[in-house]
Amino acid sequence: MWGTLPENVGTFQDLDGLMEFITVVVGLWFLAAMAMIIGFSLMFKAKPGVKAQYIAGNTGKQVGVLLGIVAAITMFDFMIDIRNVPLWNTIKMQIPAEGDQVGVLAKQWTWVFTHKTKAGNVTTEMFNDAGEYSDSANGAPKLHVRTGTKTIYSLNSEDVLHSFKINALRVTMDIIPGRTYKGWFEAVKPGTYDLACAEICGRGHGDMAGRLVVHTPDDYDKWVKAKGVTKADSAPKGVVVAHNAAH
Ligand SMILES: [Cu+2]
Repeated sequence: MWGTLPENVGTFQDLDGLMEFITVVVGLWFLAAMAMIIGFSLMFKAKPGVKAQYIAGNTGKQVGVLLGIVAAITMFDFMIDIRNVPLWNTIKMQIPAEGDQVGVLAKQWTWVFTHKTKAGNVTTEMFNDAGEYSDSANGAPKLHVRTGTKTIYSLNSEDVLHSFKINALRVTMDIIPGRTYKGWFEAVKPGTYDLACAEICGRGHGDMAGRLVVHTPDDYDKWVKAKGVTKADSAPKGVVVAHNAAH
């Protein structure tokens, strides 16, 4: 939004313009409402000798003014909807059929990412079985994706409400335990970006910092090779290993 958000490195570029548009529309109405509240309180404050009026809004003119305001607000609502609906359909309703599948498990207070690659599963999490940091020096669990291929994620929570948030991709999805949420994104610029939990989930909420690592396709293959894959039988039941496009 006017350069205040982190760089948008995904394909949901139109979201930024929509946010600016909504801010302008809502902001102008906010200013108008504030001006009226303050202006009218000064204009119509109690004066000696002037009796207070009780206006019930039942003359034609008064009803006309009210309906006019309602019509204007509804019109601005529609202007937002016209831009919002196609984006909502693309981002939330139409999950692509082809892409890299990744399982995201949120729990107090970390993320477990299960990358389903052609070769098998690669799981990255903060702690290994011995309770040591396993995926990176700073302990942040990393979600690995590549440019040129869509990532289709499947979200679950092991315990309480969490929210999967990647600012650089404009992705936010709440997670209610007991449900699975599917979504997707496509990153276009290699690099390392922040990933966070955006729902207060307990004492360690602030520890749920993760990283999104966007690789080039070649680097991604190298990473898969270097990490090795878990045994095929460790794949969660009912999960189909994705057929990777592009190579
Ligand atoms: Cu949280």
